[in-house]
Amino acid sequence: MTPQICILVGIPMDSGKRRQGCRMGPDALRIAGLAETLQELGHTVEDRGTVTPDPAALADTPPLYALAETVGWTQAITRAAQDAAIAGMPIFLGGDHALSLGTLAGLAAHAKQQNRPLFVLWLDAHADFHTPNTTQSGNLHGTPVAYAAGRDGFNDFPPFPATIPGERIAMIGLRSVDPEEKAALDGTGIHLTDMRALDERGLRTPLAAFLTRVEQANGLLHVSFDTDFLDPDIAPAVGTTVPGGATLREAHLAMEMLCDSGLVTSLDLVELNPFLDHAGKTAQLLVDLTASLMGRRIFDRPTRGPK
Ligand code: Z70
Ligand code: MN
Ligand code: MN
Ligand code: MN
Repeated sequence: MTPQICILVGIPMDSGKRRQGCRMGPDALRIAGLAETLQELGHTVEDRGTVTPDPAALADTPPLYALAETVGWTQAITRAAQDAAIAGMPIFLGGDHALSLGTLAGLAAHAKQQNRPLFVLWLDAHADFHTPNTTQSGNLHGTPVAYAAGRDGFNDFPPFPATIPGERIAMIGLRSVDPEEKAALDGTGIHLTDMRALDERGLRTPLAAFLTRVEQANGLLHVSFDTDFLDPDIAPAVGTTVPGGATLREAHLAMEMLCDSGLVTSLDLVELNPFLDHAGKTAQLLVDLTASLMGRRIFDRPTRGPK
């Protein structure tokens, strides 16, 4: 892959759910050697340090958990994401998945400015398709895709810059989807690959089909990697473990295919909770998967060449 300017953006955000610890994620990823690994692969790395949330400017409204803080984060992350996308390839170090409320908004604004369509690959056990009105848990990390797809109910958040049509969103790894999310996903055009589909058809077919659509549209491609996409046996450092996740080999294959496509323009690494990790094993795995995404290979293969 052609050398990239990787912009690391630390987002120690924990307000998207009650269980705390994801705020340690950015440092765990740094200590696991993310920057050094990217440099060894020939990339330039600029670590922009840590985003701080805007001061909360509204009241919390239970049963939503930490709404005000999450809106403050979303505003600050949106600006940081847009700035980072201008400078290079942003890698957002979470932090829980609520940070994608901001990264998606900033990247959508960037894409609009570039006059190119933004595509999103959501690698996650969950659909994260609730709105603040439909969430049963009150945990806003379960809402970013709904925000980006233009669902109603986000009046306390900044208006989403450029709604992402469902046809430009693919979810792979689904195995915990709430009834209301299922109903709301119906008819959106979002490409859904649950674990049964992965078992029956493999990961290669749905991912290749999505990448072809991105390429044909000359799109930007944001990959949002929730650690719980992976099976908890290999990635124990997550608050909400869901058994039956992606294997090590499926995850590396996904990253290698994404690398070969040359289409990925930004990445979230989220929901790593180092407090629950076993001697840094999950953080190390996320660094290794990022290395596969950024060009580490057993043997080289012919590629389609990066844009
Ligand atoms: C559930 C909810 C969720 C991540 C859990 C779960 C959401 N749908 N997302 N862990 N990353 O609470 O809304
Ligand atoms: Mn760019
Ligand atoms: Mn998620
Ligand atoms: Mn998840």
